[in-house]
Amino acid sequence: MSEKRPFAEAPTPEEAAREIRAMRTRGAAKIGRAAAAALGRTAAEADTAVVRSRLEAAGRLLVAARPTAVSLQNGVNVTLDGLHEADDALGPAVIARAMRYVRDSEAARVAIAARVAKEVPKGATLLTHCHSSLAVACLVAAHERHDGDIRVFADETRPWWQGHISTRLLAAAGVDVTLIADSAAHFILDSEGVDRVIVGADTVTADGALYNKIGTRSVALGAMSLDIPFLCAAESHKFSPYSLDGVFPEVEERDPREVLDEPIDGVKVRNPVFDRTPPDLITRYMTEKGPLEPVRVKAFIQDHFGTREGWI
Ligand code: RI2
Repeated sequence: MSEKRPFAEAPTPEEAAREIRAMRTRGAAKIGRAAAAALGRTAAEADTAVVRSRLEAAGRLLVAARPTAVSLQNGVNVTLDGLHEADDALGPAVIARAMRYVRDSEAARVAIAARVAKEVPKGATLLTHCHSSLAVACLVAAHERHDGDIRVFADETRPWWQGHISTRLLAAAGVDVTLIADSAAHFILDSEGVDRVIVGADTVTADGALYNKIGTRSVALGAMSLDIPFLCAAESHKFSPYSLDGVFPEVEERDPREVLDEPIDGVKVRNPVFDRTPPDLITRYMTEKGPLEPVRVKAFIQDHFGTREGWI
């Protein structure tokens, strides 16, 4: 990013929101960074007289783009921080916070991947669900740490087939990776002696629960029934301060045609795209600040997020 013209290449908030809604920009961490960058661009381009109203409108537009991943709301709120500065100081302050948000998110990915790699034993068999850029980074780091001596099974994750993205990236990194149907997950957990499940996160709430791509809960249930540790890799931007106030994520329900493109007479279709995995099915969250048990999540959120005055 150019230091002289920060975020000059970033999409505008309108473009970023459109890309996020259409899932051309997807992955919880990425949409949070995209929101921060779009606000950085607005702050850099808007005149002092209108910068506050432009940022406020852009923040609301971005938050509404997708409902479940809290990193989007955090990307907006950490960057705007209630727009508490005076007009002439607002633009530079927002640009600085947008830069910090993006930098912190990228640094967290590297730190968490290294931590998870240390937890994975040599020769391990691992299973992942959906495409989490962070889970893939963890698996590649474990592969590198053990000179290629790990195996990965990846669920295909209908209806968007995001498991294909994970397997393509893992294969390109030289990882021994096998794609499986979602419904094969329990069979593979059992028959292949899976040592750890590693998934990403869309939102972690104060009660220690995980909101992640649909099917995560079934995998976690399977892992618990077989005594397999279930790890969730999540940077601190994935934790929901709003849940401290009793506001929990809305589970996004998308177009039924994503499940069935040609309607069948008399058949209704549902397409919820996330689910909630309760805390007792999660062994540990892996954050850039260290491992975290679900019972400690509330204190972690209280500690990590400040007063949140004026947040959307
Ligand atoms: P990273 C994705 O949601 C998946 O649910 C994935 O587990 C989660 O974001 C986290 O991904 P979607 O945007 O932030 O594909 O680790 O619906 O990349």
